[in-house]
Amino acid sequence: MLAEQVCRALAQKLVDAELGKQEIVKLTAEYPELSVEDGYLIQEELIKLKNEQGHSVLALKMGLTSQAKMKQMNVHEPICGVIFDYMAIDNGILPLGELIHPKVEAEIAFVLGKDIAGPGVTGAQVLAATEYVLPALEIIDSRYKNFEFTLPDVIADNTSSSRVFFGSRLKRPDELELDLVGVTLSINGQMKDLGAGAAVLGHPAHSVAMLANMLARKGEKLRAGQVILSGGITGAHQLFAGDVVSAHWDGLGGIDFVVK
Ligand code: 0L1
Ligand code: MG
Repeated sequence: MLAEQVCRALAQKLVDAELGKQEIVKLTAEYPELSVEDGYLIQEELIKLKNEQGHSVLALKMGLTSQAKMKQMNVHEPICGVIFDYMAIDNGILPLGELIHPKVEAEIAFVLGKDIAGPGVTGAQVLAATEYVLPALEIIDSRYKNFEFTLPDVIADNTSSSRVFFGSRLKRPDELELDLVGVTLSINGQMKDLGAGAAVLGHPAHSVAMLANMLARKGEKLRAGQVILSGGITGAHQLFAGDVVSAHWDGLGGIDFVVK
């Protein structure tokens, strides 16, 4: 396991890459022995560094939740990270100048009404503890060159978290069949992708349950009021200056933004 000082130095490298908008070579190029546990230790140091800079955690997120992404990365378990307060955008503009090579993916976010403590949490328990769900477009922006990384690298890089747009239509989870909720994602008027909630581990609530069970391993739990991005329903699509992005969720409304 990596020493705390090394984790902190590697976390600082990732924070500097984000702030300087400079992609870096994956950490495992220098530390090939990096484990998944090391990745989470570096992510914890990264969160501490951001806290010291005055940023707080706004939401938790699950990543690599689709069969396609897991197969691509040759992993069997999704990963988790955090969304910081400065990452939420409410003016409909994605500022490309602040980012490296952003991609967009459509998700469903959960807001909890009750705490959820693992282990053994089920999707049904998540739905019972959920106050409401809402649509979200996550912007991922790996700090690594060409999005080239191993699992420990991407965990250390806070699962590529970068920005997020939330929709304004809130629904109680029992008002929808979340696995059947359809989503379309268009860029510049052309439909780029579509999917249904079931693309996320069979049901987006399974992803939140898995997060609760992952946190339980560290003696932590999900808390009432917490916001959770459950994972990409669509694939992630690269964005360029001038792009106009429009996504629609069945029963949950839409989100539009432009890239400037
Ligand atoms: O939110 C996600 O699923 C992203 C996880 C990290 C993998 C990537 O950057 O493509
Ligand atoms: Mg995501």
